Amino acid sequence: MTDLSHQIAKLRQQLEHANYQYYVLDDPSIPDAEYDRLFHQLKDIETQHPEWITPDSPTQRVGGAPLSAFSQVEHEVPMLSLGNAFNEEDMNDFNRRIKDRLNTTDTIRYACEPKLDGIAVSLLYENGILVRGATRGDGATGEDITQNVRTIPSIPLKLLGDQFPPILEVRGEVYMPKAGFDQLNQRARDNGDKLFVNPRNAAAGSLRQLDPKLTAARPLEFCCYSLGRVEGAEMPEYHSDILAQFGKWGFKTNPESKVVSGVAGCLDYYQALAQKRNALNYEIDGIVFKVDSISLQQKLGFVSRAPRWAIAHKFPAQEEMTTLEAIEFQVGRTGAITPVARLKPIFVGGVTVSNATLHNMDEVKRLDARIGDSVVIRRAGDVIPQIVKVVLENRPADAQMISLPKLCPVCQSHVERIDSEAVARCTGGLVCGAQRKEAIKHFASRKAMDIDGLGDKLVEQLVDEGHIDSFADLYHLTAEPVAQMERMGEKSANNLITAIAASKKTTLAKFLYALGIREVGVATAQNLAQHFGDLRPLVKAPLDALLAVEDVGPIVAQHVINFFAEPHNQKVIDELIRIGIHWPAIEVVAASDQPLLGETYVVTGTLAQMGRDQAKTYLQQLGAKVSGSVSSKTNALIAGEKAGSKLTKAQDLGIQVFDENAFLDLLSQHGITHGDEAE
Ligand code: 9MJ
Repeated sequence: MTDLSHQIAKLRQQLEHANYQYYVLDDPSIPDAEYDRLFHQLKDIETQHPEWITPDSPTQRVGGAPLSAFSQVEHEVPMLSLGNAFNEEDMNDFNRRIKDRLNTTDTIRYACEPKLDGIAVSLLYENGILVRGATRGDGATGEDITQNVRTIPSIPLKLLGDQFPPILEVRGEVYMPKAGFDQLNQRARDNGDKLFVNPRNAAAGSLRQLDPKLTAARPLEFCCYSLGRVEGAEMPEYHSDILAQFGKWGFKTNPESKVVSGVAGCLDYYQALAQKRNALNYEIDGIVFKVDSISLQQKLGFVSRAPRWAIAHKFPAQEEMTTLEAIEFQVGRTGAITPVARLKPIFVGGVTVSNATLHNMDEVKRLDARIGDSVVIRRAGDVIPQIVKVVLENRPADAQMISLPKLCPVCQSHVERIDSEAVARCTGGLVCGAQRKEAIKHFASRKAMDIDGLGDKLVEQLVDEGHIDSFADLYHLTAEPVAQMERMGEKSANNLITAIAASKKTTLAKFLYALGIREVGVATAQNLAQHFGDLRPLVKAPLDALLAVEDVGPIVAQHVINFFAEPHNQKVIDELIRIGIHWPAIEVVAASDQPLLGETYVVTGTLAQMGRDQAKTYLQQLGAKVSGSVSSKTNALIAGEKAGSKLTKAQDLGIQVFDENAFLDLLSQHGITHGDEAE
């Protein structure tokens, strides 16, 4: 061997070994980066010396030129299909037929294998090198998919070891693991492409690509389960030993496979795997039981195209067809409106299903679902049942289009759907029964109305026990009924009522934030308050006025407009103001009067005389931008007590630092005296 051929052989051996460890044994031996490095080293040599390229080189997996059509392949040994058993009785019949035919009372040894739900494939090896891959087709003739099977990393291009028959045909299933399928469909959903109905369809579609580069991009695996043609060597007497031999040659075999004794052993195995089914990372649709002895298999032979010595005991189907009888729109805790399909009840995936989620209106459109349609329902594992397909051929003439309701089915507020968002929402956040608890929790929270002692649990309790239904109800609460509640007492009830009353004095920014307008967080609420100065001009603000506010874009602006346009919301606000919620007026400062315009400030540590939010409001009033982190763009840092890393960083960067007194001086220089607010 020359140095170069030696180097090539070594690289190929290292890469195939790493591949085998990763894809067949699920036990990676080297980091991905090292694999890539070795791969590129080999690729470089092969580019310079194309005469050295062989079909079993790991570089030849990536996919060559597209085909114009698949050619046909004759299977010398027919590829069989399997008869089905659906219950214990069918299994007992199967076992009895075998014993009768063999004229024996001996207990039969069965090899048990999970039945992978993919595509049956034949792989032909000549002198240990993969020379052909073919689909099953009708069992006698299939399609030549050699280019595509080469791209599947768990298929050896070259057998391991040197003790293999000169001609060996290995059969098994190409399948797509659940995680790969979910990722593929998520990507398709993100791109607005058509989704695959299930992993089996995805595997079939991926193998049927004329361009092997497309197959290479799909997460396919291969697991072997039977022997086809073999010439020039003796194979073991038991099917289970043949599978073990396949493992030694570098194939993936199913680790769940097991040999059992008699039909009782088969039924136990079936139960055990049924329990494990959801936890497997690939889909199975049943169990295959095979007589383990090859000589007994030969005695038993075939009927039509199915062997008498094997059977598929099926699990309950995960897909069924039923009728879409109606669509209801459910309102979630955050106002998201989800279409839910009401179905003619159907037994699927082991349970009776009468509802399926449709996610959002884009999904309804993508499926082109109409009321009255026949639909395919899939319930895989514990996942919520889904409509995966509409059977268009069955569409009745009076099938009804589905449209998003204009009004919320719970509170009759308007439904909004912003162009760029898939989800439609109820705009009646303050009044909608479906959103009430979340809305009140948010209203009471620290950065909103800051009602001390009114946490999430207590809000739930107050709503559940009928004490409050709205924000305004909070201000009508009295201590006596609250004191009677579980985990409350007179003192805590009194404290709560006092805290609620104290919250009436607030700031416009906090009040705006408390209203829970979509996409209006603390910073946006502050910008809005600062820009408009009071609620009235904000409520009436047209789109262009909102777009002039710092950091407000078209989506936020539209949410603000929709919120204030909803009469229910307006009523709630009016009531809160009547109850006495108030805030100090903010002087709207013209841009020319904003001395800190264009500067960026950061506030850190504890200020003795005001909260950090108040400090931020003052800075914004003066035109400064307030950022959360110190960088070279920061103009100054306001540092209270216990300032930590931000202070160190500012000092390192040589940024000006104001302590609280210096900050108060800065404010007064610009005409702001803290503590001077109108009550
Ligand atoms: C699957 N699909 O997992 C067979 N199969 O054997 C297993 N299919 C089979 N065996 C003979 N594990 C014909 C089909």
